[in-house]
Amino acid sequence: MNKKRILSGIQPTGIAHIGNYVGAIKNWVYLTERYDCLFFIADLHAMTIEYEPAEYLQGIINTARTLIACGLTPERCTLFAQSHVPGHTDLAWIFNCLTPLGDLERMTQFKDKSDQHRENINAGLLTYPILQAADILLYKAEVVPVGEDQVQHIELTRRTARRFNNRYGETFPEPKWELSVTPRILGLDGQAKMSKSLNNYIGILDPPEIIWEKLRTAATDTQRVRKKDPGDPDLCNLFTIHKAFSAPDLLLDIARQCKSAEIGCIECKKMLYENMMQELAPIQARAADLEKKPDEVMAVLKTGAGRCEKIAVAVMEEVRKKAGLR
Ligand code: AQP
Repeated sequence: MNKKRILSGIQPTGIAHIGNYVGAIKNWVYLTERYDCLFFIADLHAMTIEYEPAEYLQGIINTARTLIACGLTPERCTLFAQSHVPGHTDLAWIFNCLTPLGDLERMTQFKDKSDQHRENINAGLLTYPILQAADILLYKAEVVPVGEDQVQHIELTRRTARRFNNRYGETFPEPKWELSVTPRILGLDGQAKMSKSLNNYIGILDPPEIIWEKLRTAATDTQRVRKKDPGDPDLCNLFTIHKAFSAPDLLLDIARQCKSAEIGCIECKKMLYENMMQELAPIQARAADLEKKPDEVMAVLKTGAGRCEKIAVAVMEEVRKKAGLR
């Protein structure tokens, strides 16, 4: 039986962080066992914010080696760069012509990013979710594993599939989003989403001493004022991160001890640090090894794009025929 196809992506802006890892990447690795998995580096999406062209390719390679080191190896999935498959932008144009402007203006990410980048509110920032719909539907992916911040965009993708099908005939499935167990990680300030551009993150490849320093000073349950005050793990961003790295019985213990003030935040953070490093240390070692082999990393992306191109060409042929272009 053919496996269902899933697709998801990550932007090559900076080094991927713990929010990306527990909100998306870790789940992607797990899903490779059940699905035909396509994962891509969203190098076209990331052009919507200011970037340095001379460093961009290195950022793409760094993101790819991080994903491979996390377990997204070519044996398990197809990894590629968005700009290597021209079908993404071809299909995006057709979807542009089907999407009401009001739908795009309502997107939370557009509003947030327009606030963050007031000096560069370009059209790509607005049409970003259309390109995302094209990324997904170009491969007729049925499931899209993402963090909570992306659900609104996947809803737009579903509407786009419906609009295309109504206008031109049944073509695309309406993909479903799939959240990980930790779909929303806040930054170290405990306020905004953990995000590369807000610089409130722990990087997957940060050295251990930096990770500890960031954890040690990270905001916890803000209601807890002194060590002897009971905490509330349900309000604590660090407990959410614990859920991704620590075993269920330890989590139960920590929650109980936190509520009864048997342990303070620093003990909780130490346990988190140890469990986090147990998982991240082998990833960091593999990433360091791949850093010496950029050609190998590029070869993985090229092979991935080769496979995707075949799927994309067939779907675009079908789309052009249905839209009256052929
Ligand atoms: N804080 C988060 N918690 C849970 N999941 C998250 N994701 C991102 N941040 C969190 C998920 O990671 C996947 C890839 O993210 P991305 O790099 O494409 O998107 P992003 O949301 O733009 O990431 P950043 O760090 O916030 O980048 P900047 O600062 O450049 O905008 C997605 O599945 C996303 O849901």
